[in-house]
Amino acid sequence: MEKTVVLVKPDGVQRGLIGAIISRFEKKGLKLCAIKMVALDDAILDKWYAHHLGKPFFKDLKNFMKSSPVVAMVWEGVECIEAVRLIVGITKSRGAEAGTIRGDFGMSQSHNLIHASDSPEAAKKELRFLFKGKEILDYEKSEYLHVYNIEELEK
Ligand code: FUP
Repeated sequence: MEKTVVLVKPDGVQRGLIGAIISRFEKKGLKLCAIKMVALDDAILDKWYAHHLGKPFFKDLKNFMKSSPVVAMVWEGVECIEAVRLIVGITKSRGAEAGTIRGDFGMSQSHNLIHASDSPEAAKKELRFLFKGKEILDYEKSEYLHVYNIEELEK
């Protein structure tokens, strides 16, 4: 099974959408392996958004991400990096497909409610940035027996 890192961004926290966002992933059949509230700082944001360093929106992006705590989570499932990105929707919320989190709840390109790892490499990196090994909990999810078929369960 694959793991991915999700953040409910400051706008999601401020707008009271933490529960609604978590609910989407729970209903999808994904397993929550870690969750905590964190205040991101420059040190972590410089690493997190290293691929955007020097872009015109970089400073505003960092200020936004520091404007209140975020909810950081690790979700698990078969090919869940892609599955979660499909639920999140495209970056510019007002153009995001209805049914996605950004499509249903947002209008902005920058205040777009949620972050989700976009590749296995990013997921590993982001997991290391925010979580200690013992914070990622390993447990049986009985629901998996109904969510997946036998072959999928072995992935
Ligand atoms: P996404 O993968 O959809 O979260 O988006 P990116 O990794 O490309 O960008 C990270 C964040 O930078 C976005 F969520 C919002 C912000 N951003 C802007 O504010 N303006 C842009 O033109 C592009 C990204």
